[in-house]
Amino acid sequence: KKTNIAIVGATGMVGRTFLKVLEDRDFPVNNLYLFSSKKSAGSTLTFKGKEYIVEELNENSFDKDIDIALFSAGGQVSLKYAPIAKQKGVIVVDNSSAFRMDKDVPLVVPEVNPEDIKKHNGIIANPNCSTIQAVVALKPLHDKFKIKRIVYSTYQAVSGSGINGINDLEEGLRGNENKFYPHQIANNCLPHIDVFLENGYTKEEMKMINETMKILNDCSLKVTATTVRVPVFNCHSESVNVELEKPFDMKEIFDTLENADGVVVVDDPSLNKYPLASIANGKDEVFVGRIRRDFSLENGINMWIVADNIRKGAATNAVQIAEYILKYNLI
Ligand code: 11C
Repeated sequence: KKTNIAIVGATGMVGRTFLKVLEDRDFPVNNLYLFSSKKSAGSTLTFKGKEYIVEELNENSFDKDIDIALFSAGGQVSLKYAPIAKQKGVIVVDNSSAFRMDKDVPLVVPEVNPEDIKKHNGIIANPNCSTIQAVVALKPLHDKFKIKRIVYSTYQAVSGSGINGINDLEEGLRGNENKFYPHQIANNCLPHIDVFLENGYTKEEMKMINETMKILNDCSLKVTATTVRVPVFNCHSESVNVELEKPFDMKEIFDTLENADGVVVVDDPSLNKYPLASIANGKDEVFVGRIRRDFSLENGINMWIVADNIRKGAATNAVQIAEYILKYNLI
């Protein structure tokens, strides 16, 4: 069914990638509306060879014949405009963290909990990029062996901070000072993503912890995280340690991951094959490797999980949600 789509935050890094992914996946777009802040309004973006003028977002933007709006313009814009869009009958897929933990808002990774989309009340939240790639690999293991505890250690690319992060790394590599991060990102790993909270964790770490429990629909899970910004332009990498309830042999773990929706196993140490940012860049799948038993636990494994944080971690996941909205006839 041909669908009228709006993109809010169209000129940003994720906004532009929405267009690329809609095109790559041949999403049935009918009318397309692009919105941005005043600063970027008036610029043009191309979709399927046709130029579109970006309009300034305002309270009347959703009076148009829009079915689905993909939002990626930050939490403040979502908090103000997603309820307006919803009230006008638009289904919002929101990439910000504004509504993720709201009980009335499904938090969805299509490979994990697509059915939750049906429970929407006008807004569906897209999880944080570092959470998305982890749960795609964890869900089939949770179904089969029941996860008890997860320890996340992340190595996150600067594209997660948008253009400011990219500029800081580029300038830092030229020997210039950082403008955005609190320290130089070139040649450093910063154990600091988003703001620090009272419990000593960063907001990014708490997002991973809380979102994992909500998406896997299991508040008994024990989850901890250390999130680190590294001098890589694109694609987040994660070391994930998992304690399982049921015993397993490693072949079962490999079989489960090899057959998991959205997962590509890259794991051949004899040939130096393991997931890398350079492999995941531009792809929609989640790459998993270095899969091995954690000998320090009764039923533990270690994995290395890499994905394109702007595609699967943001734009692709949101477009997949839109695909399910059509599949489930929710418009
Ligand atoms: C980062 N994960 O890499 C963040 C970016 O809640 O959607 C995405 C923040 C979010 O900095």
